[in-house]
Order: sequence, then C-alpha cells, then structure tokens
Amino acid sequence: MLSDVTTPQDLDDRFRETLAALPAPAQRRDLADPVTDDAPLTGARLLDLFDAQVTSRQLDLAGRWLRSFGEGFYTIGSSGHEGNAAVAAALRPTDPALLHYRSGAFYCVRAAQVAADSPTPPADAPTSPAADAPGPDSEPEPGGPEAAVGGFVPYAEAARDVLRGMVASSEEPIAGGRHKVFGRADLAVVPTTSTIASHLPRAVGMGLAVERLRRLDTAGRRTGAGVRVGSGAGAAHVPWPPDAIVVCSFGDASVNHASATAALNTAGWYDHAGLRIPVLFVCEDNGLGISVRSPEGWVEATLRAKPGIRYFSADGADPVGTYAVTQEAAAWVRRYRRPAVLHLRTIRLMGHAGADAESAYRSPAELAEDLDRDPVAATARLLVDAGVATAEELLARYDETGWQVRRLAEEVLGEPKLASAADVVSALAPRRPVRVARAVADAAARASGPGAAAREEAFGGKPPELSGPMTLAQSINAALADGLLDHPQMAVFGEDVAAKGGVYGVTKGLRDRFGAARVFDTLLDETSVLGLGLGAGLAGMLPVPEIQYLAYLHNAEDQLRGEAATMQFFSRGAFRNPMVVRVAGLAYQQGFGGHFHNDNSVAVLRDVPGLVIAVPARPDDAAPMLRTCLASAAVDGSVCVFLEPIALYHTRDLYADGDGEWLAGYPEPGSWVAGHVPIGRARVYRIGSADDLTIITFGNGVRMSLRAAAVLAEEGVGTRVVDLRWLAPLPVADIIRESSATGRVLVVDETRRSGGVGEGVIAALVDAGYVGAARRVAGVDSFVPLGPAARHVLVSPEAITDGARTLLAR
Ligand SMILES: Cc1ncc(C[n+]2csc(CCOP(=O)(O)OP(=O)(O)O)c2C)c(N)n1
Repeated sequence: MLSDVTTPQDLDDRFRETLAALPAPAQRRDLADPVTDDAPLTGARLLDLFDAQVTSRQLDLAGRWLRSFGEGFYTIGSSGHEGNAAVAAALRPTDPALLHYRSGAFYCVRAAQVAADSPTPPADAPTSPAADAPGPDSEPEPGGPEAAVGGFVPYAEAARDVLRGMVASSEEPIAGGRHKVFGRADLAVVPTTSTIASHLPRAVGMGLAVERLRRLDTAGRRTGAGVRVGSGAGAAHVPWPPDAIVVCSFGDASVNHASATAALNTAGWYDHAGLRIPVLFVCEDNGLGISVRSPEGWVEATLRAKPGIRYFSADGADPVGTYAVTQEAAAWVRRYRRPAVLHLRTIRLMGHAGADAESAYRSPAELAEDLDRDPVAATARLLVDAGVATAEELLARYDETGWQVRRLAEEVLGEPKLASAADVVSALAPRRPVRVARAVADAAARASGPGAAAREEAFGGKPPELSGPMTLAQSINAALADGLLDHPQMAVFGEDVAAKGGVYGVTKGLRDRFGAARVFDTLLDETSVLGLGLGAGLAGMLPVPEIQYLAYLHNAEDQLRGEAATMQFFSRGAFRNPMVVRVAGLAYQQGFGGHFHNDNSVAVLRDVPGLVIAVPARPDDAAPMLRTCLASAAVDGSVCVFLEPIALYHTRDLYADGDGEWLAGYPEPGSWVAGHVPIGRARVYRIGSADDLTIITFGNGVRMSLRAAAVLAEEGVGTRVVDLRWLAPLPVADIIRESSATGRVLVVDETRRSGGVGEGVIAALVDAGYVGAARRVAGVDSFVPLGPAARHVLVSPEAITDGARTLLAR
C-alpha cells in the first residue's frame, strides 16, 4: 500500500486476496442448517447478511468512484462497520431507527426486510436450531425468506436510495436531494442530520412517547403497522407498533458529545425514576473520531458507567455473535421497556471520508492491521469455514453486486437535481392557514358542544371566560388548559412546570387537572427537554415543552435549529415534529435578574428557516395566538416558539396604577373564530388621528409605545402602534401598509441593535420600496446588567418619545 490512506483499490484487492487464500470447505452445509452447531443463524441467513454487507461495501466504493468525476457529493462510508447488518437483522423492521452515517449495511437489511413483506414475529422469540426453519415463529429474515439466496436483488432498492443520496438526486426517497441521509418512512428509518449525536435526545423522546402511547392504547391490537390512538381532533397516528423499541446508532467519539451525554443521562434518569424508555443505543466504535483516538477502554468504561442503561457488547467482525447479542439486548429492551446500549466494536476503512489522509495520524502498520480485520472478509471466512459457500462463489456475488451497484449509480447520476429555490424550500415548512383557521373553528365547536361538560369540569365549574379580567400569565394558563382539553395527545412539560406550576405560575394547577402523564416536570437539561418534544412529536403527540428562560434556550438551540426545523426539510414531510415551545423571556423584570433573566436577544431564532416565533404582549392576544400555534403544529407540523414576555406576565395596568388596562377577559369558545389570529398578522392600535406616526414594535415595546403614544396625543400627534405579534414570519404586509399610511416609522425594538428584530423590519420596508422616514430605537449591544444599570442598555419610554419627536421634526 503506497498511498496515505486505504484506497478503494487497496480494499478491493485485499478482499480478493483474502478470499482467494481461503481453503475449500471440507464439506458443504445445507443452507437451512445453523451456520455452526449452536448459531442462531442458518447458512442461508448468514449468506443474506454477507450480501447486505457487500452491497454496503460496494456502495462506498461507488461513492468514491462518483466523486472521482464530480458526480458524487458524499464519500463518508460504512466500510469496517458492516457488522451493523446483523444488528438490523436482530431487530424488527417496525422498530423506529435513527442511524449513524456508517450504518449502511443496517439500512440495506432493513429495506430488504420490509420489501420481503414477510411476517415479522418477535426477534426475541426463543430460538433453537429447529426453530430456525422458516415458519411463523422464526426471527425476521434478514432479507426476507425468498431472499435467502437472493444475492444483490433484495438490496437493490436500498442501494438505489443510497446512490440517489450520493448524487443529490431529487428522486432520493426521503430528503429528495437536500442531504445524504439514511431514511424512509416505510422502513421506520428516521433521517438524522450530520451533527453527530444530535439525534439521541430525540430518540429518548421517541422512547418515552412510544411507551406512553402503548399504555394509552388499551385496545391492544396490532403488531404490525401503526395505529390511531385516541379519537377526534386529538387522535394521534402512531407510526409504530405498541411494543416497538427505538434504536439509534452513533460513533464512539460521539459518546463524549453533550447531546449524547444528555440523552444517555436522561434515559437513565427516567429509568431511575421508574419511567420506561425502550431505547437501544448502538455505539459503533471504530476507535476514532476523524483523527482523534478514543483512549483505550474509555468508551466501554463510560458506557458501562451510565446509570440506568444496561450494557451489552459485541464484535462487529462476528456477525453471528453480533446477531445473538443484539437479539438479547433488543429482547431485554422490548420486554422490560428499559434502555440499553450495545457497544459494537468496528473498524474504519478508507479513512473518515474521501479526502482524509490517514497517514497524518495513523501508522502504515495500523492501517494494514485494519485491512486484516475487514468484517466483510470475516463473514466470508465464516461462510467458507462452515461449508455454506466457496470463496469463488462469494467472490462471484461480490463482483455481481459491484457490477449492479455501478449500473444503478450510472442510472441515478442522470436523474434530475433540485431545480430552483422554490423546489428546495417546498418541503421546509408547509403553511395552510385556511386549514389552521378551520382547526381553530373545530376546536371552538367542540369546546362549546360535545366538549363543554368536560371543559366545565376541568375548570372546576367556572370556565375562564367567566373569571373576569385576566393577566397575560392567567390567559396563557387558561389557553393551555383549553389546549389540553382539545388535544388528547398534547403534553406540557419542562423544568418546574408541574408540581410548582412554573416559576411564574403560568402552568399552575394544570398537573392537578390533567394528570402527571400530561403535565410533567423534566430533569434540568434544556437539550433533553427539547429532545423529548422532538421525539414525542414524531410519535404523534403534540408536545408543548417549556424553556424556563430565553437565556437557557441557547444551551439547547441546536435541537431547535438542527433537529426540529430540518425534519420536514430532510424528509419532505414524511416525518414532522409538531411542537410549541414556550419560552419565558425578554427584559424589564423590575428588580430581578441580570442578563440571564432578562435576555432580550432573539437573533438566534429569527434566522432558523421555517420556525414560527410568536410574541404575545397582551392577554387577549396570548390565548388566540397559542391556539393558532397549537393548530398549526397539529395541522402543518409547525415548529413554533411562543415567546412570553416575563415582565408582562402579571402586569395589570397600562397608563396609570389601578386602571386595569393591561387585563383582558378570556374569550368564550363561541368567539374563538371571530378572534382567530393567523400566523403573520399584526395588531394595530390607533391613537388620536393615527395619521402622523407609525410605531412598529412587539412585546414590552407595545406597552411602552402605547404609553408614549398617549403622551404624544396630548401634543396633538396621532399615532398608530403596530404590534407585530409574530417575529417570524414577520407581518410584512401589515408593516408596509401601516408605515405607508403615515410616512414616518419608528421601530421600537427591545432586542439588540445588532441582529435585532428592528433590522428585519427596516429591511422589509426597504425591500418593499417604502420611501418615507424611518428610525430605530433598540437595546444596546450588551448583556443586561444587574439592578438599575439595566436601564442604560434597554429601550426606555423616553427614548421612544425622543425618537418620535425627531421623526416628527423632519
Ligand atoms: C457536533 C459536531 N461536531 C463536529 C462534527 C464534525 N465531525 C463529523 S464526524 C466527526 C467524528 C465523529 O466520530 P465518531 O462519533 O467516532 O464517528 P465515526 O465517524 O468514527 O464513525 C466529527 C468531529 C460534527 N459532524 N458534529
């Protein structure tokens, strides 16, 4: 080997040499016999796994080939990890899987299992050589029964999927050319992103939801397809059987990532608390994270030490052993509904990716040693030793598969790519406002019709519309209760939301009324709070997680940006994670806080494609806006952030102490339709003639601006105050119309001058050709200091009136 990395040529040559050197079998073994005396796999099934492994290997070689002439865009492969074929074989094809980018052989087996459409009895059914004969009690066939000697054919579909991903074909079945992922809804393979370990918090959420829905699913039928749980609007389509387990794979370096430690910790935490999370974590350990080695023994030590997670290990070069251990691990997770980790030892062949020069960090001896440990060659050796096949027969299968893969590669490289920006974003975040409005109307009809009695009871005989004027916090509390009543699959969770009712009392009483299964406290980890939401949404629930303070969203922001917001994009809507994340935030908490309780930056949210950001300022907006978010999540799978201004939670007055002008009555269901607030529609307050000045603002700025407008009115100035209500998508039409009406715009932006909301408003005006005057008042580019010094960096009422006068003087 002369090159500085194991090349496709090296790998191919060595494989041929290894097989050529194998002695002829002493005697042939019947394909239906166990491959060795006590093996849980027959010769036929091991041959199937070999074919899957070879397909995966040939896909890697084809990926390099496509890259070599500029037609392939992805060269991270699975070579050295092909032992994961046996992992897939020991699971059920209906077990949802979130796969590592090296789980190519797993994907091939899964696709073949589903295509074979064979009965899928439990993988953990007792096995004996006799039970191995095809029949109703046997384990799932790796490639389906008739695929036992099928060579490449059972894996052709999977190979085409993967090749389409490599060439960014718009016909790729899940992402449609948007990314190279393993995923397909009919295979229960959920696409994962390239952000290592970021799918693990979601996997835990899926585990929690699968188990929760299994318990709800008292009808107790079906083992195959998904099922509806519940009825009416809140019915959930659960895509997986009730006894499914969730499987997620990842690399050894990923074990150290905060997302992985969060997920393993959360699964263990719930297990310790007695809650069931049926997740099988699979760590595919090749000893390297690009160039950095996992210290000898570290991965095992760390995985073994995870409280509440049972440890299993297998050698990926031994498909029979891997199959047996996975079977045992999966049976344990399935039976006890508890988390486990399978530590699968693998190697990495051909470097991290196409351009990786391994010689910079690995010795030639080490590279050569890995070639000796090629797992596909190991399976071949086993097959020949057992007398299942000869080396020549296996090489012929290898060559035939190689040929077929290249043929498919040539076919798909001519397929169309995504052709326009519109094509690319078509899958991002579908919005169907009419259906959302209809869903709100339906909810109203249920609340005043068939659901009226339950509603009366839930509110203790006094529905909120009869409770008099409410604060913002009370209004959100009532709207959450109405949401929980109308959406049986809705769950409210987060730090301190249940027993305490939230640090500001917004969720007070909800757990008592709706039970601990629907309103629950989580552990203190924002990544896991959002991960639970992501998994629950995918499993058919309507999650409403709470982030206690905006500042702490940043801990976990990738779960929103990288995971939630990309799911429809990378799956063309085949998977979605409906979610309404409540976040308490923004500044102006009198006498409390410092930066972390007054964080006023939303820049990190505003640029997430497809995300909905709602900021209710007043109680009479909060309830309809929350209803809209819930309906949009349920109808379109929207990911919504509901940003609640803490300083307004308990505000009662607007102009003068005791005026009660910041309170509002809660609308009775009969008026929900008339009061519906569509996403992206602002609210306009007209003061005086409303002809002189337009103030565009949101959140705390609304109250300050209304007060400023009252002062200006005394000077004869007519103002219209526009409450954006939605920061994404911005109400552009309302902005333009109301600005053009006066020709003088003051943007009052309580977030920061740089990256703040005001930049977006001004840009919208410029884009629309607005020709009037415009100014901004915004927060200083600073963190918010403790105590009275906060006033120096926040937008003040004086700054608003000063800004207005400057504009009016022009
Ligand atoms: C959060 C994150 N940081 C960095 C990267 C860049 N990166 C891609 S793969 C990789 C190494 C992952 O190693 P491991 O988890 O052991 O998986 P392997 O590739 O060895 O199978 C890194 C650092 C990434 N994708 N995601």
